[in-house]
Amino acid sequence: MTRGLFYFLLVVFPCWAPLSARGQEETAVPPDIVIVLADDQTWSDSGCYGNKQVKTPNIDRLAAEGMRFTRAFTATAMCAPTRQQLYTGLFPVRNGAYPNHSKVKAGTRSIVHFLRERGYRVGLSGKKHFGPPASFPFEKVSRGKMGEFIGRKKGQPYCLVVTSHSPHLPWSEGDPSAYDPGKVKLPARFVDTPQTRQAMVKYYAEITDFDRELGECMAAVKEGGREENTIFIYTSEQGAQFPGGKWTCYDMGLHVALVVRWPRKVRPGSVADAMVQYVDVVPTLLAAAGAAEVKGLDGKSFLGVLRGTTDEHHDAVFGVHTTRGIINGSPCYPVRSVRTATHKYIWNPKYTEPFRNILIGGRDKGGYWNSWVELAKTDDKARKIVEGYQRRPEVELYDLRTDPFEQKNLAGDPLLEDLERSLRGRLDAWMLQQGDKGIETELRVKAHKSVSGQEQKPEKERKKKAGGRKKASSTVLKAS
Ligand SMILES: [Ca+2]
Repeated sequence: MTRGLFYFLLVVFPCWAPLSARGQEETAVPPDIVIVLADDQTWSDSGCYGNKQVKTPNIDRLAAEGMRFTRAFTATAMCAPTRQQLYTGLFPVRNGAYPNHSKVKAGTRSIVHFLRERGYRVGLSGKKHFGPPASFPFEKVSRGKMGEFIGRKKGQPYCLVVTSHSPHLPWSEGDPSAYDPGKVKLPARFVDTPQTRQAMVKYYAEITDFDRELGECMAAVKEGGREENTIFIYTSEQGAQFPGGKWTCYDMGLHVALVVRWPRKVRPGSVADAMVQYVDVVPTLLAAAGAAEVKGLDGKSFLGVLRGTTDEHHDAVFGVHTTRGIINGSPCYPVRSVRTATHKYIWNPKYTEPFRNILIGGRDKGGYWNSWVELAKTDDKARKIVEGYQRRPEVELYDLRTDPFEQKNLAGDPLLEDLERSLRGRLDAWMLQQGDKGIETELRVKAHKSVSGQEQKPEKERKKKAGGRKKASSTVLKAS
């Protein structure tokens, strides 16, 4: 090697440590891990993900210091099943927690067990929404004690999961006056009414308040003095409670924001287009911690993507939605999906029935749905959106390159016959591997609901946020 080339490599690749042959980190000191989870934040609603209206300086700063994933997904767009797949590395039907307010099968192990075996202390601060407790034995960390948890016992690595209640409904935190309802740009799936615009500014205010919480977590890690050896993750959870978001398999529900900062290991300001899923997070963190691979998980480590050794991961990701058991839900309305980098295939086996949820039937806490229904009586575009949410065809096929909001159904197009058949085959194979029997699985939700409901009872009080204020509005019920 010439001296010039040597110095070139030293400057361009100053600190990229190699991966071992097993894809694990060769690190003497395992990294600390912090995961900050929003609650019902649509993936694209932050500055670094392209929404230039909502103010998210801390999410944007984290993205500038880490890697931003453009194709990360949850397999289900509901709180409890999303969190339980994230913590177990198993998809919802296979781990048992596929309905909302559900529990995993007895004996299921989670990130808490896996990292403890590696010597970590593992804590959670905020919303739980999992069960039974034996599967998720996190140390409970109050917001005021985050600094103590982070700084405790030098020499022992830690993993801290910080789960916010924002921007989940009710949208009561933050400052809506920071946003002008007349100027907000609405997504294509939305009906433009004054009530929708009011809802959007309240939702944006909660996102900005979540961003404040994230900033406080970043500051706590910095103060702990080990930021340089900390994997810091922000992720959005599933989409917001707008039609076509939460409770669906559309991208507005399943697509998630995912940003990973890891000084000296992950290139600052990098963007990854590799398709990853929440079930991949546990295997990735275990590999980063130098732990042995856990056999039988559904997820697969994307450590190579983080380290810049590959820009590919999955060629397809999957979705499952269970309507039975959600508040005001249809008795049976399963939805399944498979998505590639370019197309989405959705199967609605109970398409003959209408879809129903909390919005439809008078419990619209966002305060806008009724305005959509009213306008739909006279406005054709509004009517199509309102009807399309409740009545769907058996098969939906979308070209996401030209139709990111999944509005033009291409199912049955003779030119796409091979693609449609191939995606259906992928979905069938996934369901078989999961033990997922579609309608039959949907009808069995009762056996998977939380035993007492205690683990997942909707929080009766908004917890005091990290170092933040407690407002009069904070004593409210946040339904899940
Ligand atoms: Ca949620």
